Parts: sequence; structure tokens; C-alpha cells
Amino acid sequence: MPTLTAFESSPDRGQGLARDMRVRWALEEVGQAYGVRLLSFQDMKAPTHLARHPFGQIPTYEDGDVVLFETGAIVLHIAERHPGLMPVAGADRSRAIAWLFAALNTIEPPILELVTARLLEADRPWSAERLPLVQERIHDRLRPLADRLGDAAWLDGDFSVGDLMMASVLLRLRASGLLDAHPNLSRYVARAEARPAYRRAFDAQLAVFRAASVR
Ligand SMILES: N[C@@H](CCC(=O)N[C@@H](CS)C(=O)NCC(=O)O)C(=O)O
Repeated sequence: MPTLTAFESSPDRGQGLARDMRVRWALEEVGQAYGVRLLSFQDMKAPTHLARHPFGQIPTYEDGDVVLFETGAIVLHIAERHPGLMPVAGADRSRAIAWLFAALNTIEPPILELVTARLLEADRPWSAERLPLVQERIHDRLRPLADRLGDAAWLDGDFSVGDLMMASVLLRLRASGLLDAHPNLSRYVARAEARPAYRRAFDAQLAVFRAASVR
């Protein structure tokens, strides 16, 4: 049974944004049971965890000889070994992987810029001037994504590992309200969140946060 690492007490306070959520969700989609090793921030930077993850972050994934970091690599590893998260072969399979990369490499970077601008740079004198520029760069990415999705349920045929990652990345925007300007993307995210596998993953992550809060 694979083992993940996750925050012992998540800074997002159980909103489902900590990235072990992506891995939990993928495992739930394919019906693979898993264990979780919870880590404090101190544990994350200790040699035992640095051997699993060179940057001392969560999540990691361990299954026998396989020890992985980076959610893209972990989720792809799961999708390659279990049916249900991408087409079995050919160009359709490659396109599902392309959407996984697009989520992480094209859509997530400007969203992370916004997180940085809001959380780490809010007290800088230039912050108020910079924020609209960061927001506009996000819309520059969301507009073509929304155009491509159109009225479809998922990005390329059936739900795939690409949708799992894209919805996970877009969920980081919810609190900002920026997604509201793209109603079909809001509906896409809601559709993803309504999947039973997503709910199970969310509830499992929330249970960890709640247990840590009562200690
Ligand atoms: N690109 C990495 C990012 C991992 C990441 O940023 N993890 C966060 C939690 S969601 C973390 O461990 N933050 C604490 C830190 O960086 O010290 C991935 O997708 O796995």
C-alpha cells in the first residue's frame, strides 16, 4: 500500500489546498487504499524527509522501491499504473498528459504569483500597483482555457489526470473571486469537486486538520 506525506497541521486550515490533496484524489479515483505519514514543519526539513524530498516539502509518495516527490510526477505515476485516469494509449493519452503539464506549467505559475503578492508582499510600497498586473496575467491564461473548455464537461473527452490537476490548480483561485469572471471554469471546478473521489479525499484531509486542532 502506498504511503503519502502530508502536513500534520495544514496552514490552509482544512480548505483542501495542501497538495497532498491531489495525490489523495488520484488514489481515490482509481480505488487504491493508501497510508499517510503526517509531518511537522520541523520533520519536513529533517534528513529523513530530505532523503525523500530534496526541497523538504509535502507531499511525497512511497510504494516499495518507488519514492517520488512533485505532485505531477506522483499523479502521473498513479495514472500510468491504474485504469481510470487516462486513455490506455495513443494520442488521447498524450493529450491527457499535456493537460497535466499545462495545469502545472502554464496555469499554476501566475496563480502562485498572486499567492505571493497577497501573503508575502502585501506590506511593500509597490504592492497595490503590482496586484492588478498579477491578476491580469491570471486572466490572460484563464481566457483561452475557458474558450477551449467551452460547454464541455472536461478538457479532452472523459475526466482525466489533466482535469484532476487543472481543477486542483484552479481551486487555489476560489478565495480571490477571480474564477467568477469565467463562469464555465467555475462550473468545471464545481463538477470536479462533486466527484465522490474528490469528496473522499477532501474529507480525509479535513479530518487530519480537525484532529490536530483539538489536540
Ligand atoms: N511543486 C511541488 C510543490 C510542493 C509544495 O509547494 N508543497 C507545499 C505544501 S502544498 C509545502 O511543502 N510547503 C512547505 C515548504 O515549502 O516548506 C509539488 O507540486 O509537489
